Amino acid sequence: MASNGSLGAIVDEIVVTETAVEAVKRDSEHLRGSIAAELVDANPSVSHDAEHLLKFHGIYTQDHRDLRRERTQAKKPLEFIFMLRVAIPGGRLTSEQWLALDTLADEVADGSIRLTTRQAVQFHGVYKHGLQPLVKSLDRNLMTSFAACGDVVRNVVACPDLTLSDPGGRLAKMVDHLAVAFRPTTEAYWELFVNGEPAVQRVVEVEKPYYGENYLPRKFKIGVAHPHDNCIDVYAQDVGLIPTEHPELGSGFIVLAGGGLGRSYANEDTFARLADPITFATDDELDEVIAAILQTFHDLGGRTDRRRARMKYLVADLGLEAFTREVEQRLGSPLRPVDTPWTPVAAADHLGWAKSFGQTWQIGVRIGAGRIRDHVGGPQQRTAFATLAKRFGLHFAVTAQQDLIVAGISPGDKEAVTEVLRENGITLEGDLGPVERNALACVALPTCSQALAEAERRLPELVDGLEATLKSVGIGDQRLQVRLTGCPNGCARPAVAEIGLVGRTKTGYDLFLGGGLRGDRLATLVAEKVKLEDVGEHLTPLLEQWKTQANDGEAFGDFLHRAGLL
Ligand code: SRM
Ligand code: SF4
Repeated sequence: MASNGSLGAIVDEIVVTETAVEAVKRDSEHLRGSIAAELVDANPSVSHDAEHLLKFHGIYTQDHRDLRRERTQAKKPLEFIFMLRVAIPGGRLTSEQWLALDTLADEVADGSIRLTTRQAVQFHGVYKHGLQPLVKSLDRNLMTSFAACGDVVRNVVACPDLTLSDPGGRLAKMVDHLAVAFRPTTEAYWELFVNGEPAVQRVVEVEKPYYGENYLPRKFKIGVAHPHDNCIDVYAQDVGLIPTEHPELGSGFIVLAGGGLGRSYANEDTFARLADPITFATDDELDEVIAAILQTFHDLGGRTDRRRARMKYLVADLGLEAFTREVEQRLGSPLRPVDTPWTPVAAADHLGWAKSFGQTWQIGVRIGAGRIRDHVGGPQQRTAFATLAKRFGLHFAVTAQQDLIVAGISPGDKEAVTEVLRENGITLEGDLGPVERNALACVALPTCSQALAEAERRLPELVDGLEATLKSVGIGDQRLQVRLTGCPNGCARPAVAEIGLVGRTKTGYDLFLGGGLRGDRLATLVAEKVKLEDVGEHLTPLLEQWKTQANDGEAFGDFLHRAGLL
């Protein structure tokens, strides 16, 4: 861009310069770029441009951070590995799909299956040459990593009760529909990873209007909550949907927009934001409403600073009303107001036995930061779930709490299923500690490039410490919700937790308090750079007040607010 050289013009120029990623997307021929050549060259990693494009195909370029120092000192290249995320709408998987994932964990990954906070599955430690075979196997088993990441609509999350209680019903179908309806149309994924041949459509390929050549400014998340269970944290979504009945119009959804929890220490003007209700849409109207929201984000969202490009900033900067007008303009009609507001409800943990569909049962199993593996000298989680899949032909659902539900169990098999879990050392619901059952942690080290501190690997220690603190205060059976992340991106949603710990330095975490199981309140920062081993000490005075002053059944986060302690 030409500049007239004045300070104002230079500043304008800097401010309006789009990020390099925008050009990479636009020039990529619908997400192809140089990926084809780079997948098969001798380099263990890929170029910066290909790195950005690979995300749209569900693939992250990483390096094993535990080995960084040793390798650098030895003047060796870093240990380049890839993470591949499988998008699983509503987290539902058949036994066959589960067994395929289980096989892939050994064949191309580090032996683990990682369940995510958005009901997806990740493979870690994949080498470049393993990516194509991995995707081909997913494709054979009707799974995809396409659009699991990148500046597009990602995996659609949904409360498992919506889909498991009626697998062929309206809401299960709607979740599957939404997952496909907003996927980009480009054939690049199949061409690059599945067929290996340029797709015929390539020359005439036209993307959906809200993607165009440059796709969205940033990622976009859709979640469907159960009206009686906010386990997916509906207020944290770009678009949150709550199924409801309209007195005259029948079945539909309250549509929320503008949620998001990530922040950045590098940009002070970043913040967590809860989504706001903007309309009620019937089932038939929903696609068009979401498309209009996407088009608004595509047209008006920030493309000059990726740290401040999520749709929540557009909603916050324009104001909800002006944002709504923009959506209406693109929809071509006014948005219907929400007549019957939703009363937020607490998240269920989906653990233990519950009735499933028909005569069948389901059991929710606590995984622990989502990492499923056969632990040396510990629980044999992969063996347990693979055995269940083979022996009973069940199906599975990943929860937004990084846990796994085994569903479709006939009443006569309940005991045998329990036995398989027990004999493989899996802790059953009744034996879980009061902090353990609701604790989340993001992946962080050693794979996440953004991690400033540990998370998943230090969760057990944090949980044990907090359970010991509860005991020492004399309330050892009270439940607490704790979420731990290695940086303020907030992948385990600490911004809405009763106790959120957010990595800031190698060993220091910012302590947030006062969110809760309804997910309808942002937690407040109460202390900075706290060591994990000191969290109990910070909390003890507050827990003591909770013990003596709380109302009957009042949760810790609610108490802190009511008592004015934050
Ligand atoms: Fe996340 C980036 C892991 C859910 C906000 N997230 C990352 C990356 C890809 C790091 C990177 O950019 O290189 C992490 C990969 C680490 C690794 O080694 O696996 C990562 N995010 C995860 C997962 C696996 C956490 C987990 O332990 O389960 C979750 C995968 C979800 C999925 O299946 O799609 C995960 N991430 C979330 C959530 C929670 C949610 O959506 O319910 C959030 C907060 C909600 C939100 O989006 O605001 C979240 N992740 C982020 C952000 C902040 C984005 C922002 O601008 O606000 C980043 C950074 C980015 O995108 O540049 C990020
Ligand atoms: Fe990585 Fe930060 Fe997300 Fe944790 S919160 S997985 S450290 S990006």
